[in-house]
Amino acid sequence: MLNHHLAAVRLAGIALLCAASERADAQVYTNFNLYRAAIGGAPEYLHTFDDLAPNTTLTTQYAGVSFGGTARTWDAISEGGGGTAVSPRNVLFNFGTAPMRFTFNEPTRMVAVYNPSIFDVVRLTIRRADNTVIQTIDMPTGTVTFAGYIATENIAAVEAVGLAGQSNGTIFLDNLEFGSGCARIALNPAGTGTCPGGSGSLVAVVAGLSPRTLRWQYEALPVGSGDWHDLFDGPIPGSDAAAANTDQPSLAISNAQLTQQRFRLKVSNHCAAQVSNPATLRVCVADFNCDGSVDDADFLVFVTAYNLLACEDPAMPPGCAPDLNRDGVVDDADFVLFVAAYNDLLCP
Ligand SMILES: [Ca+2]
Ligand SMILES: [Ca+2]
Ligand SMILES: [Ca+2]
Repeated sequence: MLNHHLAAVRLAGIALLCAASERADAQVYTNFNLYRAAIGGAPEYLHTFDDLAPNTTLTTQYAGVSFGGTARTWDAISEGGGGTAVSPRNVLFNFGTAPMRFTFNEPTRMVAVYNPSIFDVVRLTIRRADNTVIQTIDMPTGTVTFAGYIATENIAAVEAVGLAGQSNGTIFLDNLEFGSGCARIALNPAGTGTCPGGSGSLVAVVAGLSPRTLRWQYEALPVGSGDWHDLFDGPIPGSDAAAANTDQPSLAISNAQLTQQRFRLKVSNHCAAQVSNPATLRVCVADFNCDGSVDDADFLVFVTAYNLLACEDPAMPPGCAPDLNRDGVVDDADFVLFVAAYNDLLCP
């Protein structure tokens, strides 16, 4: 009976998707990992309820959500009744058979929760601001079960109640998570270093509902100009370097030349656009052999180039890296710059 009922819910969900094929993102998930993949990473809010004393009536103790006194914390391990807490040790517990009601303070497009009860089928009702129903989801019992929902409109409230005949009324929930689904930078890229003509990558982590648009940007010189431009695969304007994966979280730069240049990632989707903090790609200009330090091995490369003098000489290393001041010849002016880098030894 239970399985039959759940199958009916799934069929209803599929019919809903077909009816609204242009907005086919709305979906119920029963697998946590698939849900997290669909929302594009971690949500803005995740509450485990483990930080308050058991039997605390909940109103507005947790960011982003109000409970209005319809739920309390419950120690599922010491006091029992909650089956297996997903995150020790408190779970949410209702009062008698009254529904829990969560209302969200900010635009919310996705919500998820676990049913840790071994007794109760829990019905979630997802509502609009005018209290009409967007979706109902029945969470089975018998083991710890998960339900996640992605909406194509704002979710104002979620109610949770034990399903008549398949629950003794009191219900438990754990790990309520929700968020706007707006595109955002979840982790800023860190700067990195390379050598003349070398490669480097800058990596950011983005979150938010698909479809998302990613675009790396480069800062026109000088560093700190604040003059940002979209970057596309191919040559980076203003240098001999090349970029790849310019619409991916991990930007790859090859044939790096400039002493330093800043890059940042822009991510956008249906409701927001955000740029990361700038990350700097530094080139250790005198590390000719790309081993991370400027030492005697690089000095030998420099001396050989100094004796050849002209960058046009076919015997010069590709890119004529020892021409540190980029004037076409390797001479005393470059030697002064090399000595300074040699004295620093370690690349910046
Ligand atoms: Ca918990
Ligand atoms: Ca070196
Ligand atoms: Ca020179």
